[in-house]
Amino acid sequence: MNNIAYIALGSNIGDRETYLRQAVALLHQHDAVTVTKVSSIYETDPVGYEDQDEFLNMAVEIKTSLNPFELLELTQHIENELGRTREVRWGPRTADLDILLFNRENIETEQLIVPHPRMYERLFVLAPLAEICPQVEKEATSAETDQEGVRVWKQKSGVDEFVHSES
Ligand code: A4P
Ligand code: MG
Repeated sequence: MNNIAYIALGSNIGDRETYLRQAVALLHQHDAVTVTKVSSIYETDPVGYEDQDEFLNMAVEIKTSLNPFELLELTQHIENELGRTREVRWGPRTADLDILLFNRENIETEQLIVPHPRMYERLFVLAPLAEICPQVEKEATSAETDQEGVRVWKQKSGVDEFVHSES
């Protein structure tokens, strides 16, 4: 498991916390993935398409032997497992998993762009990511991001609390 990747998770439908926990557990259950760090959970005002409920957002660090495209396949599979349908771009979702960083690779294909193209302008991504990714910490605090609309909802606890929960 030589690769280190960071994934952003978001949910704004139904039992949002359970969706996040199930998504983390499903990642960890994969033989080629170990979840190594989890951030706090944040409650955040919707960005982009604003006529929808507040999100819970968090970020995780994983170690994996998957390549970036295999990881994208896995994250999309997990979104589908958790009942995601795609009606409105940027619209409501049970579980959204975006690949933020994959080692220090730059990938630009139709399917996959890494680093995630919108991450540096989004505090709902940067705030949780900065907790677990030293590389991003400075940029997050100096970025010209709107500090409003993002609040800690549940403090960071530890990976065990997530991966041992039922899924
Ligand atoms: N894709 C390209 N790069 C990536 C990547 N690094 N990670 C492609 C994941 N997917 C990537 O995504 C559309 C396509 O992006 C995929 O088919 C994949 O091949 P999607 O998940 O199907 O659609 P989406 O999530 O609606 O679009 P997108 O562009 O990912 O939306 P965003 O930018 O993630 O925005 N407000 C708050 N407060 N919190 C949120 O979590 N999320 C969004 C979604 C909007 N507003 C929000 C939040
Ligand atoms: Mg997405």
